[in-house]
Amino acid sequence: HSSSWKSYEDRSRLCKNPLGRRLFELMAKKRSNLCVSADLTDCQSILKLADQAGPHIVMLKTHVDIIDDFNMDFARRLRDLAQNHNFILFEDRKFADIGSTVQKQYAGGLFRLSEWTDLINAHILPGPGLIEALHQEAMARSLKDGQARGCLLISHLSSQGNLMPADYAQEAYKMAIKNSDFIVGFISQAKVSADPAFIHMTPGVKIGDDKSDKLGQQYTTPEDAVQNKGADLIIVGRGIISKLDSSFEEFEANILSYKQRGYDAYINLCQ
Ligand code: 5FU
Repeated sequence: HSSSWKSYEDRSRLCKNPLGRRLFELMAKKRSNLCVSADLTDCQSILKLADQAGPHIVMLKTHVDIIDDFNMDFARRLRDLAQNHNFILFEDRKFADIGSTVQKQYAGGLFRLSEWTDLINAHILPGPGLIEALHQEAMARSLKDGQARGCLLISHLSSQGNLMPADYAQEAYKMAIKNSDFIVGFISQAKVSADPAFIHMTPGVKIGDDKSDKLGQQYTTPEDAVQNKGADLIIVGRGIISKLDSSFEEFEANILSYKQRGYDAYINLCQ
């Protein structure tokens, strides 16, 4: 299989949408396929994490609805950090309603996600109207600020006993090719497609002995995610944020080991 694995640089040229291209370029340039999941509940901690992790990551993932003191000034400061350190902002919103509703959820409310995030994700269960609705809002915003926006489709979940049907991934791929100017790839636990233009991003990654948490999360190593689960990029939450209150050196050594092990696993496949 190894000769068919393309470098991130080569894959950036095959992308049909500008955000996918930018992401693959970033991965090649920063020699990183690491996304940190900023699952913290106050703005200050997330900004600290973004600043400390910034040099080592290509993406920072948020769940804005768990933040106690969210405000648009925080969003602006996070955007500034994303620009300074050159990483992508991904809100793990998992849209899952009719088109008309998700369009309002993306654009408005307290969070105004379309204004300041680069990347969002969606379930495919509601059908193509949801993708069309999100795409319209993303295009309207991009016309205003010139920034590329994209969306990932959820093809698998990492949680134990989840009810995602086995053929779901194939359906996600069909929707992705029909919308390849907006859909960047998948949140997955297995390769959805061999098409190198789409990225596979995999959560449930942790170094150490924990194979699960107490609420159904299932963990694997960076190497297993990349070599056996088709990950092009690994998403790490507690494995990294648990060190935010440790010394800078300890935080740094830990995040570097995720960065190195994830990236090396991919590079080894390309050789
Ligand atoms: F789509 C998914 C999934 O299948 N599993 C996940 O764990 C998303 N996630 C998210 O990744 C989850 O909501 C957390 O934000 C993050 C994993 O965090 P952890 O601390 O590394 O378990």
